[in-house]
Amino acid sequence: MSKSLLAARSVCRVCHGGCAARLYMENGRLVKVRPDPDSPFSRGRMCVKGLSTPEIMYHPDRLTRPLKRQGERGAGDWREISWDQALGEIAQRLAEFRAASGPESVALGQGTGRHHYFQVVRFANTFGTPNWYEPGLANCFIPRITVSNLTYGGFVTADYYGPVTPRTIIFWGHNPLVSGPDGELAWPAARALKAGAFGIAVDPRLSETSRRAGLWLPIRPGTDAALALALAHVIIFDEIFDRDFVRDWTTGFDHLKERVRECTPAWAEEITGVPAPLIVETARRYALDKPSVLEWGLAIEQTPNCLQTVRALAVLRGLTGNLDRPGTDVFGAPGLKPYPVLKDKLPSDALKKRLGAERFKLLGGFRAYLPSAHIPALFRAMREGDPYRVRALLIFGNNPLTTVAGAGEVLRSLLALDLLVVSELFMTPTAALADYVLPAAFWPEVDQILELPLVAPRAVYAQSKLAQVGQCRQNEDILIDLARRLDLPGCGESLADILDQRLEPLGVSFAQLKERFAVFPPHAYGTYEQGGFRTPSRKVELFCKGLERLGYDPLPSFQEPPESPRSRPDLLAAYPLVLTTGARRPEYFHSEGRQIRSLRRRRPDPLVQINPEDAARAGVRGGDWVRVVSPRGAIRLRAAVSPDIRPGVVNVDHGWWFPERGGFDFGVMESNANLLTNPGPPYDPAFGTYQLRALLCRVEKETG
Ligand SMILES: Nc1nc2c(c(=O)[nH]1)N[C@H]1C(S)=C(S)[C@@H](COP(=O)(O)OP(=O)(O)OC[C@H]3O[C@@H](n4cnc5c(=O)[nH]c(N)nc54)[C@H](O)[C@@H]3O)O[C@H]1N2
Ligand SMILES: Nc1nc2c(c(=O)[nH]1)N[C@H]1C(S)=C(S)[C@@H](COP(=O)(O)OP(=O)(O)OC[C@H]3O[C@@H](n4cnc5c(=O)[nH]c(N)nc54)[C@H](O)[C@@H]3O)O[C@H]1N2
Ligand code: SF4
Ligand SMILES: [Mo]
Repeated sequence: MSKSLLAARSVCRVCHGGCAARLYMENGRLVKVRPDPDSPFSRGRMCVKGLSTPEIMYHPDRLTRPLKRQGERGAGDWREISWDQALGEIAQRLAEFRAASGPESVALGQGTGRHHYFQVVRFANTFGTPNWYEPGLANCFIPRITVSNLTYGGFVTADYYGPVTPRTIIFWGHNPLVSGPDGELAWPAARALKAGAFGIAVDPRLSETSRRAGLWLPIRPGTDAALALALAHVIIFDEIFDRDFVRDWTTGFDHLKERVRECTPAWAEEITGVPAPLIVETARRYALDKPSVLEWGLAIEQTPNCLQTVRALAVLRGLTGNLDRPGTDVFGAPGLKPYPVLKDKLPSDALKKRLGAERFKLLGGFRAYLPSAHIPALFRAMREGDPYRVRALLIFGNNPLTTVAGAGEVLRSLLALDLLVVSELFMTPTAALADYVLPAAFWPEVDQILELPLVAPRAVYAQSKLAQVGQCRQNEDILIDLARRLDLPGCGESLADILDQRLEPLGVSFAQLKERFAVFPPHAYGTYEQGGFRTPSRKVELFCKGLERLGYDPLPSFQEPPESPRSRPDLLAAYPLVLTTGARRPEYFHSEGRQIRSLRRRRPDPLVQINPEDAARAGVRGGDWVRVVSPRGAIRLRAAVSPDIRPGVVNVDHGWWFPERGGFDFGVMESNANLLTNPGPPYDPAFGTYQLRALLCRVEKETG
């Protein structure tokens, strides 16, 4: 390969994205991707997923033309059709559903944080349907954003980029060395540890990040709120809180003090299994060895106590003043204009029809960050017509058969639809059930803006379309084309217009941003000192009036997970182990990557991680194929026996299907973690969170 190849600059987005990359092109074809050493964020680092971009992009299984189903649903009998025919027919059917059953009978679905996110919301609003979903609204990230907004008036992320390196970092249910970018990037967290920050990991597994920490708190899954309340107890009753900050910049200290009075380290040890001396040491380091960062992760958002768990962590920043100062958790710079989702185009009577919104006010109500439908309620409406029938679903970048709790229910829901349209890179088990499959563009094939850190921008990057595979189109363009065919409000605006609008505050056009590649808005600390925090009280709300008004507990609290050794002793004989699922793996992004040879070679099989004590009891040895059984289903995986997981807990990989198997379902019901998880109640009362972690199971050796 000659050095004279063109190297274009872009930002990798195999995952949520953010590592700056140089793309080497030859005759219009991407031939290799390498890290860009000039980025101040990723500084010349990329992971194996990002480096495999050309292999993903030109994989022989990439979808390249629109497909229309011929035979039975799922029979794999497709005909290639033109874009014009596909979008023309889809638009016509959508108009028919809207006329016959109301716009709410059409739903939109999307996966985690992709570039097209807000265009999906915009389409739903202008079509008039309140029913769209994304897995993160109840179970991932959006609860953290919402709670940050309620508690501090803005979203915070770790300050790895300023003049001061944090001295203490708590990684709580978060493994950024593998899962970044998710809030932050992986690399700066690793750099901070290397530079001497003291890491504390709250995790039932000795994860890649825990391994580099100075303290490991091997918590029982689902008990995080109890641990956080005990930290608050130590910080308050040992009087190591930040007196000046608490006095001047918080409200509700006395209420919180009363709430945590009984939440002693001994109380929390009993519940969480974390030794009391470790709890005290964690509290002291976080409060005294400042500046400190609290890196909170997904694991705190996967139980029906989601809101209060996230809140229990959130108040710790306020008590210790670890907010908006160099080396703490900080607000992003005021960045771009929000994506114009045209919220006002959604008629007010449609709001009342949003599935689940009335119950889960922070998911679907007017105080919600991004009001959406409740996934279990929406899928039930598809299969049972209750309270009305959802007839059509348009999916953009989501594989719900693998990633939504209750794969059996998801399958029955999708089969009950009158119309399923899936925009995808590959034929997935979900796409295989569709009536139309649309070939989507991969990241080097799109024009987009990426802000970093996500949601709290200090850098704004351009992602440029550099190549195209087959007839693949970027999802935003597909949605705009469909909107035009339906003559929806605002459909005259092109993606280029929208990107230019968003960039106005920075004074650049998208074309100029592409030229410059990145803009770094200046960052300011201590913004609250002028005019306060952007909450109603202008202070950090330890006691949250906004929650009280909505009928939720204004103070954080602990609740035992509904299916645990303590809450369901009756289940223990049959299901003696605590189940957690989905800890991220370096090779895969959720259900993606299983057909990519360089990645699959590194991790060929779905694994269940189990402690040697528990394995011995089940007669299981490392490498054995085993069955993991929960009260809802059973799957097969390979056992990874290791002391790096707390005894009594097993971790099951999520997202597994087997592209190589073909057939109509690609073996999606064989090793799918979401046959074990629980889409049913109880749900978090504010977000409607369902249970992906902190459940019960058993492990048995496979026979025959
Ligand atoms: N048991 C269990 N389940 C979980 C989790 C867990 O921890 N445990 N985690 C949950 C979480 S936090 C999340 S966010 C969800 C994620 O759930 P999903 O977002 O459904 O996960 P992906 O497998 O990434 O599915 C995305 C699909 O979009 C396709 N795709 C990728 N890029 C593009 C694009 O640009 N355009 C289009 N049209 N398609 C694209 C991919 O090929 C893939 O099939 O999973 C959830 N499910
Ligand atoms: N490589 C890769 N990167 C990813 C993704 C991916 O699929 N692959 N997905 C992206 C997405 S959408 C998300 S949401 C993020 C998630 O990324 P993270 O927030 O880092 O979450 P996980 O890796 O799922 O889990 C973090 C840790 O929580 C631990 N854990 C499990 N149960 C509990 C519990 O009850 N309490 C506590 N305290 N810890 C627990 C797990 O052992 C794991 O080490 O990753 C993003 N990045
Ligand atoms: S961490 Fe994400 S953005 Fe960075 S190289 Fe890997 S896949 Fe790409
Ligand atoms: Mo997520």
